[in-house]
Amino acid sequence: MHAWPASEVPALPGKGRDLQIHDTATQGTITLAPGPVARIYVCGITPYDATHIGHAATYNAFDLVQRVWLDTKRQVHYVQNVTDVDDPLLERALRDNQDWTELAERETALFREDMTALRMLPPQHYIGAVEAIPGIVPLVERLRDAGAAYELDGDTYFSVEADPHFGGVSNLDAEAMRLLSAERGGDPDRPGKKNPLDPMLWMAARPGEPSWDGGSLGRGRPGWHIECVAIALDHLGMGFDIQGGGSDLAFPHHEMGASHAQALTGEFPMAKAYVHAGMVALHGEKMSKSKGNLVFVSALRRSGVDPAAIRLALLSHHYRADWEWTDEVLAEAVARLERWRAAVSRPDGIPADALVEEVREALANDLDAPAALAAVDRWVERQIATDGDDESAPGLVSRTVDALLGVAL
Ligand code: 5CA
Ligand code: ZN
Repeated sequence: MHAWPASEVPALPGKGRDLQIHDTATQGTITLAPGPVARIYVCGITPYDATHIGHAATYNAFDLVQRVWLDTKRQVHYVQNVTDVDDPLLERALRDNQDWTELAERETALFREDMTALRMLPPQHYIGAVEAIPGIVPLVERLRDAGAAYELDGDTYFSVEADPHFGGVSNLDAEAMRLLSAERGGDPDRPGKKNPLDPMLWMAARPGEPSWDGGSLGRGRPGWHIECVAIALDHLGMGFDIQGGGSDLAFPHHEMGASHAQALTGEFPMAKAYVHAGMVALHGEKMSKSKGNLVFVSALRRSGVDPAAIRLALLSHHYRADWEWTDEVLAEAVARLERWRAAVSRPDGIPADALVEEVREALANDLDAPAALAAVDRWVERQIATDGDDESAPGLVSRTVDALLGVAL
């Protein structure tokens, strides 16, 4: 699949800082020191509805990760998937009496437009579940042949007991895992499973549903977790730097994915850091496609909101916080954007070298975007109140805000 166009990232003077980031698996902050090429996998959308502010907030977090790495002069190898076949997509297509492939294509196209407008850096490999199927089948066969998977009425399940590290990503107790498994696409109550938590790797063809050649597995379609593992291992290999997504993916998705990969390769861990963004709510409840309490990025854009203001609204919350989208959040961002633009439109101003370092430090410290915004706010206030004569300052501030925060002033 093609991704979307990249906006240019200006180079900044001086030296970027290594990223310290909170890792869900070790429940602490770790300093990542990738080689010359940093590797990141971020779970992509299930394209049955348009990109909402919750999605955008999560992708914003991982965009910042890349900007911190690029600032250290590293290259970034970024992979993202599109879950272009799965139960919720097929259910929505059936409900609305439309072709599931057309639905997926249309919503993926809109996602690309939204990501471009928000200046999110594109992945180098943007891979759909359907196109990944030829790579998924042999992985499932290998797991089965190694005794890490078993058949149940034609479906193939992964055995969580095959991974000695199972449970180490999300750190939940058995009861919490069981509840979340039922809520998030699992089937803990299906009779005949070795462990209620075991997730499906390959689902045998169901009448009226699309299916593909699964070799010795029979016709069917892939489970959700193996999709991301196949794509990540194919394009990044084991031991990549960050596996990312929203906090609702820690269990079961990232837990199961890590187990699949560890059982397949015998290596540990799949990712050096498991990084999770908080959930954005609307009217007191998590914004979610299934509940329908959504604010779409595309609808905001259509109503004339500057994408840079949307981005500033996302940046005004720490990525790990759960927060609520309100009209005030957006109004504040619109006002901030106006102030910042007025400040950098002056021909000269007060020096900004210290500001570059403050923004760098804030982001390197577990992506503290609110602290970065506060630093720019302080420069802007002084710039408006003082008659400085540093001709390079406004340009340097614009480049810093662009390079590190993805906001075009
Ligand atoms: N296709 C799978 C991942 S492989 C999936 O979860 N798709 S999704 O469309 O449901 O979500 C895409 C990303 O947005 C995930 O990282 C998810 O955790 C995140 N996300 C979904 N809802 C919210 C929300 N309300 N706030 C923050 N992030 C969210
Ligand atoms: Zn995923």
